[in-house]
Amino acid sequence: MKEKKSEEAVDETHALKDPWFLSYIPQLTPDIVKYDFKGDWTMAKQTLQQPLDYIRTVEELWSTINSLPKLHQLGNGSTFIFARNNIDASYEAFPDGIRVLIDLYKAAVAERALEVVLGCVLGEGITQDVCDGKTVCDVLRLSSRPSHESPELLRLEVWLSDHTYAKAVSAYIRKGLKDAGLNFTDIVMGESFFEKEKKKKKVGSITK
Ligand code: MGP
Repeated sequence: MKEKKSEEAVDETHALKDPWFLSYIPQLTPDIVKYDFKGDWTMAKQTLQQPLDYIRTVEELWSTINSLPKLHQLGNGSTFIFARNNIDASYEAFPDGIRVLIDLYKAAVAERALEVVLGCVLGEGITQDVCDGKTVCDVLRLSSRPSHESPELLRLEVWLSDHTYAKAVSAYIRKGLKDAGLNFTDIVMGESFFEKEKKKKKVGSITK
């Protein structure tokens, strides 16, 4: 009888469409890359990035989220990276890509927003509803960016492999955050290309 129960428990897990690999970088700032690694991002990444584990089911996702430390209490630049199929989370691996940036100014808002964004990215609502079934959102990064004025600031980034979906993905996330009851006084969204020249043409900043 006991055995049957545990079999049922296994059946109750819900597989994600793809496995996502979670990594952690204790501290990543432009100065650290510039001075400690002489501007060599690959070296910085190899040295600092700590592989954690694959997340394969919805249940693993939420238990992982619940066990993560409160990021705003960790050092500036602490970063968690979720990568679909362990894809390389480097700008260079996204030549046609773009980032959707979500700056979260309050820890409580960030917690809820992270749930919403993880839900619609790893749960593939975005893939189905606005990306024609294509898996376009391949990396999600969460990093602490505290400053004197904004001590709890966290940045959530969704990396898209195809920049043509940026507007649709932004709008979807924005609606998801609103539907979750979050108000945009503590959230600022924008989009940014990976390449430096393109980055200057930062598009579609959505402010409070
Ligand atoms: P960051 O934490 O992403 O900082 O990376 P920041 O200031 O938000 O940079 P931005 O490009 O996101 O606006 C810290 C620094 O590491 C950056 O300033 C880059 O110099 C470098 N860096 C980070 N990543 C993820 C990459 C990358 O994928 N490729 C290269 N070449 N450099 C990177």
